[in-house]
Amino acid sequence: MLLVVSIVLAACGGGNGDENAGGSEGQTYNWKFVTEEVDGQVQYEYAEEFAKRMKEKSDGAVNIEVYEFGGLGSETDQVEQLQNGAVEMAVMSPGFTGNMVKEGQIFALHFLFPDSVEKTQQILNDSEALNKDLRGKYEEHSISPLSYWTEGAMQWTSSKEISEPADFQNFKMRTQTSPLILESYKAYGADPTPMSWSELYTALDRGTVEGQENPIFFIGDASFYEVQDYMTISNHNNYVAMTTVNTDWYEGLNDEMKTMVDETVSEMQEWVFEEQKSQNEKWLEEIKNDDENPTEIVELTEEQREMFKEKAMPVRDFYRSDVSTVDGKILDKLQEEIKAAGE
Ligand code: 6CS
Repeated sequence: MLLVVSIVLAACGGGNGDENAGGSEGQTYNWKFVTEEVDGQVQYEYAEEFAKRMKEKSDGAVNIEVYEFGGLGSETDQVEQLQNGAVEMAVMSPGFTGNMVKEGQIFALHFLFPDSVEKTQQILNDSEALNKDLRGKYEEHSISPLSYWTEGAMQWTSSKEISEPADFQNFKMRTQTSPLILESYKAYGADPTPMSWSELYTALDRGTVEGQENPIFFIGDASFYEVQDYMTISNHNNYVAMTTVNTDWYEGLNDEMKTMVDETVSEMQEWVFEEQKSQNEKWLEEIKNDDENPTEIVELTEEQREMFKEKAMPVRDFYRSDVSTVDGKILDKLQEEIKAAGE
């Protein structure tokens, strides 16, 4: 698969993507931007909007080709393509980098960020722990996260009702590949299996796995709810995506291009917040009103949420002692920042 992908990328241009390099007038730039989602979904729409803005600002000099998920392999193949410079830009989920960037698994911790998605986004924008310290950890692997943004609060879907931790006992839960995500579900007693989302619909349909977590728009657009009976509004975590670039490529951009990329990344934070919000709201209504594929929506009581929180807390200690390579310092700093933001 990787060989095929390399050949396809080489045919699409390869190299550093710049033509007439040397900084003269008339220079054009051809970059590749890969996402983990398909046309219409938040990451893909983000990349399309990003490409449109860059083209406009550069008077047509910057051409960004946006790739849907699937065309260039799995989520982990895409991580490698960004690292080796086969693609310049990627929307990447930390949930697929945990075997490499251990600290990035901070996003796997449940009930860490505020319940409010707005406040969570504010912390993702402002946090030094994430935008400086965690970014440094990714840069050791040639990945520069230029921004972090939420795709919405995550919910559980399942083939049987989940409203308290005991319901997770031996439950076959699909997760992304970062080991700490698996730990978070083992803490509830579940039996987690990592898997690409490209295999998930079939796995849920056949009962290979019994449930999964995702923001509502993704549960809807990927049709997972059609092969599940319940959706628990758990808000146990936020789905965080990162806008990433190949570090050497980014550092090698001329000042004008670097500023244009940085400004566009920054503008896109508000845009993508509104995009995820409207997609999540729209899909909640569609799932509720789909009589052909009925889904029972389970709202957790505060007591039930507390039961999950209690089980989730020791995973933070595990992160500090067994996962972090800096004794949990990034987590400590992030928790201070969350507290200082009034949470
Ligand atoms: O569950 C997943 O793996 C996928 N979920 C989202 C919201 N985006 C892409 C990711 O691969």
